[in-house]
Amino acid sequence: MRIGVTGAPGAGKSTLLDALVRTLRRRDQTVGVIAVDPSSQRTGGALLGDRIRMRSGGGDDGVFIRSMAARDRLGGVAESTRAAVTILAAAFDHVFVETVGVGQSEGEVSGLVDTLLFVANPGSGDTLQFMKAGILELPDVFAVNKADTGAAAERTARELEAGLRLGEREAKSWEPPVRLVSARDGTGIDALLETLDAHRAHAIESGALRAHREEGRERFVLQALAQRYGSFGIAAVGGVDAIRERIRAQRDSAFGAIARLGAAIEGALGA
Ligand SMILES: Nc1nc2c(ncn2[C@@H]2O[C@H](COP(=O)(O)OP(=O)(O)OP(=O)(O)O)[C@@H](O)[C@H]2O)c(=O)[nH]1
Ligand SMILES: [Mg+2]
Repeated sequence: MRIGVTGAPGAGKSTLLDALVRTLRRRDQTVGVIAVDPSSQRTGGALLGDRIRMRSGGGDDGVFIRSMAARDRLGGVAESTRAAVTILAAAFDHVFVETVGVGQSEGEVSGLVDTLLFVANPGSGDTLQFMKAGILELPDVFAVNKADTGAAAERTARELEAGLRLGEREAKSWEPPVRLVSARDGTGIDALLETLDAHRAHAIESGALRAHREEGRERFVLQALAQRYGSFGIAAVGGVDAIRERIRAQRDSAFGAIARLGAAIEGALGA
């Protein structure tokens, strides 16, 4: 499964990933991790990799971890990130993408993954702030980390639950659960993995996964084409709606569709 892990800097995303990876490795499942634009060198993908390598005693072929800068993006997760996710998904049982997000990058990573997990920092804000930041809209699962801090984590979980009830999320059959975890102590990790599994099962059964992947593919192809050829290039083959039609017309990969439609645009431009 492909899981995006987002949340404010310092919420404990890397520590939580470390705990998730170790639990999955104990179950003999393989894991790939991509950390997009780690907000700090200290806690970035490199260190996460070191931590896991240290614990697993070196060469564990069942884990692959890579940090990636997404600075070349233009309104979307870098193509290299999508390529990495695609490749890792073919090779590993689970792929995680860690990205800092408090309302913006969620949208970008959401199109790349099947399940979006938001890691909340206890005391990081009241319901109103969560709602203002727009973070309640996209995630499928919420984990309030640092449950070892006690009351603060419990309060944050209650606020999130209240906010989710109030929020005007698109009517969906899946209601995002809020789980308390301590990445540091390893509590709640099994339950969180079960919840992630449950979301995926629900998404497959309801058809939401298929629709979500298709939307992610279309958005990605459109962004890549706009980045390469500009609005002039898009207009040359009939505009956005016409391109969307042509993306849907074939079931090729996102990269295949970019090549196919890029050639069409170049043809239309007489390049
Ligand atoms: N008490 C407590 N501290 C935690 C827990 N998880 C993480 N931390 C601490 O929180 C700090 C940030 O953890 P990271 O895992 O680096 O957070 P991050 O979200 O990956 O941060 P960035 O990648 O910089 O955005 C570190 O000092 C961790 O030790 C937890 O469950 N309990
Ligand atoms: Mg991190």
